[in-house]
Order: sequence, then structure tokens, then C-alpha cells
Amino acid sequence: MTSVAALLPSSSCFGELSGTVEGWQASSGDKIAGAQAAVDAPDAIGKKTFILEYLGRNPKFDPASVYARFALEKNILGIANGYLGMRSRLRYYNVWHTFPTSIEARESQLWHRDREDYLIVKVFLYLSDVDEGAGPFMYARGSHPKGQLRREAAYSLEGNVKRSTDAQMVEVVPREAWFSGIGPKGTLIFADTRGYHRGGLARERARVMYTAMFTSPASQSEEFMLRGSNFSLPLDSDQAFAIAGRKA
Ligand SMILES: O=C(O)CCC(=O)C(=O)O
Repeated sequence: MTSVAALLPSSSCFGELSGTVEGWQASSGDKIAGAQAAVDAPDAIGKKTFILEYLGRNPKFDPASVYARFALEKNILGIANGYLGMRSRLRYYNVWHTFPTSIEARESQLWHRDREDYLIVKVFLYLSDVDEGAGPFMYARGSHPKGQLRREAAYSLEGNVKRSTDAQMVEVVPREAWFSGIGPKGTLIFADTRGYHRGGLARERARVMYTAMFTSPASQSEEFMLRGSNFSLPLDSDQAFAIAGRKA
């Protein structure tokens, strides 16, 4: 966990990103209110109704957009490439607005491992202040493939995804090793989400968070973003590699 101020240079497009998101919010009050009203709908389970994805379920990949440019900043892409030990691909970005909910934890609010690759780097950038009541991102330290606490927790299946409760997680990773990402707007978290994590169990207030995902170029997981191929590639070769389409 770090922050925009500590990690990124003053030329970072963080301010532009934050302003773009605020502009979206100002012009999308009805959409936000509608999503908020449906958060605890009786058929909410399985629909992730506690999250509104500002760019939609399958955003159109636009390397010129501030959402892509932020992920491709050298100090962010460099961490992803350094951790994965190779040039990575930028596979996803979006802005998530997580609403407070009063029903029991479900989906990504429960502990789980992502499945897109053997190692995954996700970036979470808070665009609102996040305290305990706003459902911070949580991580079971050491549960990733490079860690020392890799045992599988007991789980229940939600569709074909394994989800574990706190009681099940504490059996494999002690509570002292649970990381809770509490921090102000501008907090940046990098996580290998092959390790156990959960978040967005907001009980008191909303959380707004930009997120991006990097995988190896070999990952064969589903494409979340709609990709064209007519990009004029940026000059930096790591950035060009990160946005290039997947080989068939
Ligand atoms: O909303 C959160 O903090 C958890 C995010 C998550 O589970 C994921 O991105 O895989």
C-alpha cells in the first residue's frame, strides 16, 4: 500500500483521472441513485448489485483514455512487470462505486482467489476516503503463490467460484496477517489477487475506487474489455506491449 503522492511524479494523470470520475458522477446522478436503490434487492445474490461499474461491465479498451494512461504510468506498469518478472498485459480497468449494504457478505465481499493467471497484479486506487465502514480491500498476507501461507481454505461454491468466510480463512491465515486497506483518497494498493482477498463490504458509506489488472501475455482468461486493434501505439516499448492484443 502506498499513495499517489509517494509513488507518482507530479506529471501523473491522477488529477485528470479524479476529475474525469467526478465529472461522470456529476452527470450520472440518476444512474448512481438507481443502482443504490437496487443494492439489496431480493435477487441481489449473484448479481454484484453492491457495485456500480462506471465504465460498464465490458468497457471499450481505449489506450488514449485517462483510465488506460494511469495504469500505464511507468511507476505502475513497472511494479506489475517487476512482480510478474516479464512484460505484462493490461487486461482491465474500471471505476467501481461500492454501495453500503445490509445483507450478508456475498461474491467478492467473501474471501476468494482470482483465476485469470498464475500470478496477477491488481491496482486499486481509492477515489474516496476509505475507513472500516466503507468496506476496505482486504488481503490475507502470504496466501499468494510466492507466499508462505498457500493452503486452501474451506469454501462454499457460488456458481463455480470458491468463496470462504472469515471463520474459514482464519484457519489458514491468522487474523494478524490480514491486511486491511484503510486510507484516504489517493491511496494505492497493489495486490497479487491469486492470494486470498475480499473487499467492498461497506456497511456505512460508499467507496469509489479505480482498479486495473495486469496478467502475463500467456493468460488465456476471458477478455473483460472490448478491444479494437487500430491503436496507434505509444513509444515506450513496455507500454506498447501492455496494450497489444492477445495472440490467437
Ligand atoms: O472490492 C474489493 O475490494 C475486492 C476486489 C476484488 O475482489 C477483486 O478485484 O478481485
